[in-house]
Formats: sequence, C-alpha cells, structure tokens
Amino acid sequence: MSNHDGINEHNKDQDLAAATEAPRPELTDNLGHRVGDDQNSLRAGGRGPTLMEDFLFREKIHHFDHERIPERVVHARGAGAHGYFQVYDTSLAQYTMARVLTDPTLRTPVFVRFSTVVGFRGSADTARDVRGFATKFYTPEGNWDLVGNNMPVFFIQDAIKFPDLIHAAKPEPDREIPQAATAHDTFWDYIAGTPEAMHMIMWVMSDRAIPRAFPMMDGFGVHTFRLVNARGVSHYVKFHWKPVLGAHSLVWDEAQKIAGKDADFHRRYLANAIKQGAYPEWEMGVQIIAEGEETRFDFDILDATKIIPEDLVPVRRIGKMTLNRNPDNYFSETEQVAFMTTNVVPGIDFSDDPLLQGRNFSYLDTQLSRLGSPNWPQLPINRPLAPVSNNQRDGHMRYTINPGRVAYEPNGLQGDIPNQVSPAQGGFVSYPERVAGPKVRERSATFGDHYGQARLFWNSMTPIEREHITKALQFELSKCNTRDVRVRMLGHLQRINETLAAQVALELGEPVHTSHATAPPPGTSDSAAQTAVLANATSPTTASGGLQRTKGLSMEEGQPQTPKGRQVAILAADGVAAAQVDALLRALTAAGSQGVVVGPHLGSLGAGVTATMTFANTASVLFDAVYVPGGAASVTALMQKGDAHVFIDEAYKHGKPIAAVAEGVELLTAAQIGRLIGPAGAAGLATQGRADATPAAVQNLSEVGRVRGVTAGGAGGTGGQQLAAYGIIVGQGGNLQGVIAQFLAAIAHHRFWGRPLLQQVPA
Ligand code: HDE
Repeated sequence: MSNHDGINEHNKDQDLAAATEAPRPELTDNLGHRVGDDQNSLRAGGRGPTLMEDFLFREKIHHFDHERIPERVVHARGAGAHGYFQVYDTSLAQYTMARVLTDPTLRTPVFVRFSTVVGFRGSADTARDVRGFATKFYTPEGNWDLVGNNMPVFFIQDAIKFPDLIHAAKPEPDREIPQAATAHDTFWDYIAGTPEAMHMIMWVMSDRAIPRAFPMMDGFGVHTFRLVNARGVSHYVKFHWKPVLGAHSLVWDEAQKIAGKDADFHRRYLANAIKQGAYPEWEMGVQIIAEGEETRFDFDILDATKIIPEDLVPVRRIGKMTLNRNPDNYFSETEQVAFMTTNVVPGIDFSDDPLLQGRNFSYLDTQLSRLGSPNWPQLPINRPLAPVSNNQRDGHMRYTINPGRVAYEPNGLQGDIPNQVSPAQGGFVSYPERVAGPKVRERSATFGDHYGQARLFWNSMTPIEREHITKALQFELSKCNTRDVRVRMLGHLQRINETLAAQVALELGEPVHTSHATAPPPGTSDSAAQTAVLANATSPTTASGGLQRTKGLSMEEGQPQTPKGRQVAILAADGVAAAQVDALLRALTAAGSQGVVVGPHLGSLGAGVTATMTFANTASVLFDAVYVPGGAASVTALMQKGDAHVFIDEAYKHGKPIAAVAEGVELLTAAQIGRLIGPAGAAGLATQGRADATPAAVQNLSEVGRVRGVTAGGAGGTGGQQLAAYGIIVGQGGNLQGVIAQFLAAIAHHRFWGRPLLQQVPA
C-alpha cells in the first residue's frame, strides 16, 4: 500500500490549491481571449440593438444564467471548514482495521459541513431545527463520510417515511409559509400521526435545537455502524463528537431576534473563530458493543429513534478533530461537497438499521440531481487523496483524461489493470453478515416502544431544561391553527409526562386531564412556578435498559466551564474610563474570549479606546455577556440611549453575565434591572416588598449562590454577593481585578437561570 502512504493534514489543502486560481491583472473570457470592453455590449449604432455576434456579452450572460444548482432538498443552509482528525493511540486496532481510527501518526484531512435541515439556502442560522454535522475524512484508504446530526436520534425508523416527514416540515406548499420553522400545522399534523417521532420531538423542543455556535454542539453518527477488525470480527459502534468548548445553547427569544439581527450568526462565528486562530475542536467518542451483546437491551440498536444510554455503555474518547482553515470559495467547497453514508473504508461497515439502509440509496442519488453528472467525485472538494483508477468513462463534465484503448476488464491489452485488490491488500469486502428471512414489509416488534426513551430524556433534564422544553412546545403548538392537531399532540405529551402535558394544555387553553395540573400559584412569576412544578415531574421509563435517567443528555451537567469562545460587549461612549476597558480586554484575550467595544459611533472614544460596533449595528442578543465600564461622561451619554438600556435588560432576561464598574453601575440602576440593584444595592431587593417576586427571590439567593459555586466579591457587600450569584458583578474601580476575575468566572458559567422579576423585564 505504499502509494497510500504519506498522507498528512496538509495534503488536501495542497490538492485544493492545485485547483485554486488567483485573479490576474488582465481580464479574459473563459477561453482566454483578453477582453477590450466589459462595460458596453456590441450594438448597431450607439442607440441600436445588440448584435448576436457579441460573443463576449453572450458568454458572460450565459454563464450567469446558469450559476445556480439545485439547493440540497434538506440541509440546504450550511457552513463548512477544513481541518484534520487524529486518533490518540492504536487501541481501536482490536476492533477495526481502518487506518483513520488506528494510526496515531496519521493526521487525516477533513472537511466538515454544518447545516440546518428545513430552511432554504438563504434562511436564518438560528431557526429551531436539528443541525447537520457531516464530516468527510480524506483517508489513505479512500473517503469516509460520517454524515451525522447534533442529536443522537431521528424522527422516523424507516427511510421510506422521509419524504413525508420533510414535506410536512417544509413551508406549506400552497403559500410557501413558514420559512425554516416547524411551528405550523402540517409539521405537527404529521408528528401527531407518528408516535415513533416522540423521542426526537423532545430533543428538537429542547435547547439542543438552538445551539449557541457550531463549535458548541455535540455530534452523533446516529445509526449503529460496524467496526470490523483484521481478523474479520465485527463489533457494533455508535460515533459521537464531543466539543472541547462544551455544548451550549441560545434561548428562544434570542434565537428569534438573532434571525433578524444577524441571519448569518452561526456561519460568521465559525469563520471568525478560525480566522482568529481559535480553532474549533471535538473529541471523537465511540460506544462499542460486541455482536450478540445487543440482545441484552430492551430496545433495538437498529432503531434510530433510540440512544444507547451512556450509563449503559460509556463513551470512550479516541481522538480529536481540529478545524483550522476556512474555505476559499463557498460554492466550490461548501456547496459542491457531496457527502454519502456509503463512503466507508475497510474496517467500517453498515448495520441493518432501516434508516441507514435507505440513506445508503439516497445520498448517491441526490448528488446526480444536485451536481448534474456522475463525474461529481472529480470535483476538487470531493476527490479523494487515495488514488482513483477504474474503467468508468465519459459523462457530462469529465475532467480526467484516461489514455489508451482499454476501458474494460478483464483485458489482455493493458496487462489486466486496473485489477481488483485482495482483502489482504486493502480491497473492500462487505462484512459477511448472515441474513435470511421472508420478504416482508413489516417492522420488527423490537422497534415498538415509542415513549420510553422520550421519558428517559425528559427525566434526565434539569428543571430549567424542562421549562425550556415546555415553553418550546407551548410556542410551537400555539402556532398551529387547527385545534385537532393541538389536541392530538397533547395526547402524546400526556404519555410522556403528565405535568408537561398539563403545562402545555394550560397555554393552549385546553382542559387539563391530570391530577398534577398546576396553574401558577398566586404571588410568584409564571416562570418560577413552572420550574418548581416541573422539577418534580418525572415519568417511569421503558426501553431504556432499566435506567430512569442517564448522563450525556442534559447540557447543564458535566460541561467544561470555560470562558473560551465567548463574545463580550463593552458598552462605552466618549470619555469612557480607558483603563477599565483595557484591563478587561487584556483579561478576555488571555482567557480566549473576545471583547468588542460598542459605542454611539464607530472609532475613537478617547484615551485610545476604539468602538468597532455601534448600538445601531449590533445588539445584546449577539453577545454572551455585557460590561459597563465607568467614566462619568460615557455613562451619562449611555443613560440617554434607550438602546443601552435594552442591551442590559435583554442580557438580564437571557441569563447572561453582566458586570459594571464605578459610574457604570448607574446604567444598571437606570435599566429595568435597577429594581434589583437599586440605590440601596442588592439588599434593596429584600425591602422592595413586591409580592410577586421578592420573597422567593430573596430565599433563593443564597441557595443559587451555593449551587452555582460562584464566590462573591465586588463592592456590594452582602448585596454584591447575592448579585454575583445571579451573574451580576458590580464594583468600584479600586477593585477592578476582583470584578474582572468574577466576571470571567460568570462567563465560564455561561447562563444564570432563575433571576427574579424576569416576567417584568420588558426586553
Ligand atoms: Fe440526510 N439527506 N437523509 N439525514 N442528511 C441529505 O443528501 C436522507 C438523515 C444529513 O452537509 C441529502 O447531499 C434520507 C439522518 C446531513 O451536505 C439527502 C434520510 C441524518 C445532511 C438526504 C435522511 C441525516 C443530509 C440532501 C432518511 C443524521 C447534509 C442533500 C433515512 C444521521 C450533508 C444531500 C451536507 C443530507 C437523505 C435522514 C444527516 C436527500 C433519505 C438520520 C448532515 O440525500
């Protein structure tokens, strides 16, 4: 296999460089004729008709007319990046002969494309949706594509149902409304008739469907695959991607606002992170099961609506992927890349999962319709680094030139090459699984439990995650115009969890059929009451290996606490206290996060502080945290700006860390959340005497602080400590380093749920 050796992480970049053309000084047409005039078409007289003879005009317009190819029927909206993958050691060799998974000296080049599923190519990044997470490994043994999602299960068990699912989810065909949204009748009508979708529905209604950034998403191969070792022994395997930054999400109000403020939010983050050298990384994980061992589960590992709980089979981390180069051309790379589940290499094979089997037909088929020719594997982004040699010929857009008379085998004229390769030499041999059975259109009874793992997922969520799922269902179903659809869905929710169903029913104005029905008790906010009620609401599971809950599902547990990759808005105007800005910027850079000065205008705000964004061109929802430095003139100016107030209030409402120093505290006091930190400091909270929120809030403060592990400092004394527990850090200039240290800890914590008065903050 010497011709396969020598692949490293740079090889694909070099391969693509060979197809990359830099602009040259002289303008030509596509056939190399230098163009004399590109601004005026050839006319019979200055005011006369254009002449057919104008080949320059016709070529330019002809090419323009044909610039578009069909967008992907699903996953049309996506963003891509180059990088490499490397396994940690040789330990997987006992399971697989694939070099990509067993050779720690090999850095296999990869191209990854992230996507939403339902929206069109121009839709917003932050729609509530599953995210595609497709990875093409250019391995020495040919391309391996792991075409996965950011959720480990799927809506349906059999690929024959896929067109129906997608037709129901896409915009309704009479008016083509709504774009990139499942909150409409046809989607929920379909789901209401599809009990097998219920586990996936819980994932899609969870915060997983509104990720903070692509590098803050888990990835899953979803199906059970096979690993086959050199002795031909097969094990079942599930593939995982675990983000080094941890898995984090937006909140729904943000996601909707971002769709308008920055529809490119996710692709911009990915491109910027790579450009700035903050390379996104994931560890690959595997769950491995010996053949035969799967029968000990009370669910079927061939059923893509089920996970294998991590508490049953731990995820073993085996290697790391790093994305370190942005594409040069969106169309040539991200749009033309063609993933296929059938791209496997010796040592990786399929299971009989009927969804996977169906996908194995679909991906080859779809490339022809999208890319227009069976020669699409010759496109630079798709061609493998492993050499290609066969007797396939011709077709639209054939790029290679295959010399000689022989395009067949067996042949004598060419010494019978290219010749097939023995398994010992690396020839692909399908795993010789024994199969027998009558030809039937039926589903195995082992696929029959549709609610058990939906309950496992629900039970494994924290109270706040349950509240978000409940709110998502309230939102989505309330947007269905047909009552029958809403009512049928409530029937399914009832079988998942009665309290969940009751809370959704209340919002839909439907009668509640449960002893757990709970209207918000008087004197508390809806949100706090709902969280409290949901906290105790679990359901007995089935099809979950005997587990009532499992790790790996909640995004609030076991995540790395890091401020890396976070964006912080620094609100400032002319006269800002420059030292307080500089100190934070330095600390953020050292921590791997980024500070952006947002001002009333671009450019200098004095004393070396430069605003790179303005209140007009950005918004609170585009940041992870907000900082208000002092400087009397700056803060006085900000106080006059409604946008600055909204910045603070939205950050508060969305649970984001907020810090203010010296006069900056006045802006917090002036904003709606000034109710919390008012003139008497946070202690004022206790004396506000607001019947609707205060008692609960005060009681909760110390508890929240304990749970969050946030230590207090700042200048607020007891009040400051209480605020810090909510991720609000205030202090005087004299204690700047203390404030910054606490702010960074709060940023690493990401979000602070359960802040009081949320219902009253109008943002
Ligand atoms: Fe796909 N899917 N899919 N899908 N899928 C496509 O292939 C299909 C499914 C996934 O960034 C299409 O090249 C069927 C599951 C990703 O280019 C198409 C079924 C999972 C991407 C197709 C499924 C996925 C696609 C459209 C039912 C997660 C985007 C364009 C069995 C494991 C890849 C294309 C990219 C794209 C078919 C279900 C992931 C039509 C028939 C389950 C990430 O071939």
